[in-house]
Amino acid sequence: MQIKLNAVVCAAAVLFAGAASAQDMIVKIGHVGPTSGGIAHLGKDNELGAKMAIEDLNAKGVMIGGKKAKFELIAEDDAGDPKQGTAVAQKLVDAKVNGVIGHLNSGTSIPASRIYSEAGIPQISPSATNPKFTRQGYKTTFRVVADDVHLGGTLGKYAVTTIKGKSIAVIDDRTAYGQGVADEFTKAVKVAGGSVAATQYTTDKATDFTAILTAIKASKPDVVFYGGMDAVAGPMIRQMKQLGISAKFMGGDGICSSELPKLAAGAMADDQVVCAEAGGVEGDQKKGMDSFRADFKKRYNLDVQIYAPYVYDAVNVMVAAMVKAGSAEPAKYLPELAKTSGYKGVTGTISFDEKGDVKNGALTLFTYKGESRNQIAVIR
Ligand code: ABU
Repeated sequence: MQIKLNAVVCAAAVLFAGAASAQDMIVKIGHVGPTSGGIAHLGKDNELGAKMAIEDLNAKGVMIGGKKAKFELIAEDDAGDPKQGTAVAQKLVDAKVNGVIGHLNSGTSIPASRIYSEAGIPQISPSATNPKFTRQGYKTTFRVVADDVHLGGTLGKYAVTTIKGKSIAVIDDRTAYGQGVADEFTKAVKVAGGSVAATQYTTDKATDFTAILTAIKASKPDVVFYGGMDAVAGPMIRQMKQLGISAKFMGGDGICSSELPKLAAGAMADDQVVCAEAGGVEGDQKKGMDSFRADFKKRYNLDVQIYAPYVYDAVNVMVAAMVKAGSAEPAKYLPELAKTSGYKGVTGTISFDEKGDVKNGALTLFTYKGESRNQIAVIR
């Protein structure tokens, strides 16, 4: 009997230790990314960035309005699909989350932003780069990365002035991101005095590019730009090699992952690929990013793909606004979030402009040697 009683007391103590006390408050942070489908590795990378932030905040102990906050992550999968994106956005609104980090894709972040705006729930995307995302007039919409005007514009100029591309081919996957970044690339090529010799289209689910690559081959391209994600870019690079196209391969942040060499299955030549991440750090700030990457690897036994550090910062920027406001209620902390200025994160200094875009956003050009992604330059 005594043994049974002790067991009950122990179980109650464990339950009490794991639960929030009466003085604590629960803060629910929603996260959305494609954790299934072709770019699940990128969705999981983002989700782990959110998990890591929440683990660190709970370990540190954060006070909001005199109460100890216990942060809970509510992670949803939108599969990169606009319809599923709005469905899970509504699910998070119904779950009364205090804020949302996501979505990963522009094609899901843009339609979901209307749902969060109507519910008054702040949303920070760590990776959606289509300019429209923050240009809809919603007060609840923020992002911590540069946009496709900056990405496509810089890459287009680089293709003409640095790579000296004479015959440039452009392919995009017709998504909000792929089409947007390819259009900005094309505009910048023209401004820099170059021209686009061939244009082709695919989808974010395609696997066979023989027809479009054969059409492009006729223009003898020295640069092929792809607007889309790494899951399609990898096999495309492989099929370029099979068809004897040895052009430089360029793309935006969507292809600029740690996974790209594996997805290309050894078909990528050293320095063949030039891509850009929509953020970047230099000088003293590099230490913070390097230590984040090492810590991430240690905790989850995975390399950062692209945007986990940006997700980490997005969660922390949101929580910093709650602390300043003394409240996790969306209507109360939203004005503080909009005023975010000089926040020192692992991805650099974050301040929002009047649209909710990061001010003075950087981008980083990368190339690959073997399986290693090497920085070329940070550009503002
Ligand atoms: N920025 C690349 C991946 C996400 C997106 O904008 O769709």
